[in-house]
Amino acid sequence: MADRHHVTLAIIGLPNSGKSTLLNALLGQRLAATSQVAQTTRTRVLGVVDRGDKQLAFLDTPGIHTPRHALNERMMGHVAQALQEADVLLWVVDADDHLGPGERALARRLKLIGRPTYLLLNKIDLLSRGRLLEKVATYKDLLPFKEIVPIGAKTGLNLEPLWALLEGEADKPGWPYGEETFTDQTERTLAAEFIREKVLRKTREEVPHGIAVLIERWLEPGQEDYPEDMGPEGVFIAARILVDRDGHRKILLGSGGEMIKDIRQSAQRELKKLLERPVRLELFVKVDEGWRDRPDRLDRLEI
Ligand SMILES: Nc1nc2c(ncn2[C@@H]2O[C@H](COP(=O)(O)OP(=O)(O)O)[C@@H](O)[C@H]2O)c(=O)[nH]1
Ligand SMILES: [Mg+2]
Repeated sequence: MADRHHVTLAIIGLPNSGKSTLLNALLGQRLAATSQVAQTTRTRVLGVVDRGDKQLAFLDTPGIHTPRHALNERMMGHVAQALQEADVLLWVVDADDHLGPGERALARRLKLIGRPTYLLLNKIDLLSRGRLLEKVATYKDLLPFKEIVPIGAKTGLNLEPLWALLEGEADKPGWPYGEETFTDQTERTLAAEFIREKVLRKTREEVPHGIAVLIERWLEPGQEDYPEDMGPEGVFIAARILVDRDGHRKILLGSGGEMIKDIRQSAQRELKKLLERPVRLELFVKVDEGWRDRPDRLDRLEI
């Protein structure tokens, strides 16, 4: 017990670089929602991994961007908070993309923070070796990185060498989290995120940014209104999908309700796996114009 140590690491970067995919890969289970849509992650997501006598607490964060709604202001607040909390920073970049102004601005910010920072060049499955070497050369003078590590979060490329480096950072005495703890997300929050992820994966263009999921009812066996025919181990979940305008509601329902049916079925399947028990899911779509700028809604959504 006496030689137990820990470290807190924030996973940061621009939208879509693969931060949440990396968190899930490091954890070995799906905890954070991921999608091809920028701004999928809206809050700080904690994932805890115990490796031998080292405990590593990862903070996944929303991608850094210029906020245009109160929602996005809060998202950037979560980034700022994680930057404060973390001992070590893991900056994930999409190595298949260009080094742009957003990344240069982030480099300047990190310079001021002055925390040990690893640069993780992600998505190397999409790069030739030559291009990868060029990338390393482009990035290496941005900051005095502790290390530049090429990885493939999606396929698990190079994660073992990364683990070795990160374990070496665990030098604070004790373990802040119990051995059973792997996240601070509740089942309800996870369920809402999984439902939202399904919506993101099935819709396109501006729709996803205007969507939020609220768990309205969560009924366990023995509770009033729990459907009797579900058996003694299930959970009944009713969720409301908020959309920003009526056009989006129509897209989400699809012709003849096909789209929402598809979302419901695949979300229900996913929730069964997550909760490890039978799940019955009901979804409602509701137009809530301007919810992204309403503090009361954001509070209720726990963003
Ligand atoms: N080809 C490839 N795609 C990846 C990799 N890691 C993440 N992605 C994809 O990049 C997109 C954004 O991933 P996500 O984890 O949601 O990014 P985040 O916004 O930084 O959290 C998703 O479509 C992922 O499947 C990788 O190593 N290789
Ligand atoms: Mg994310």
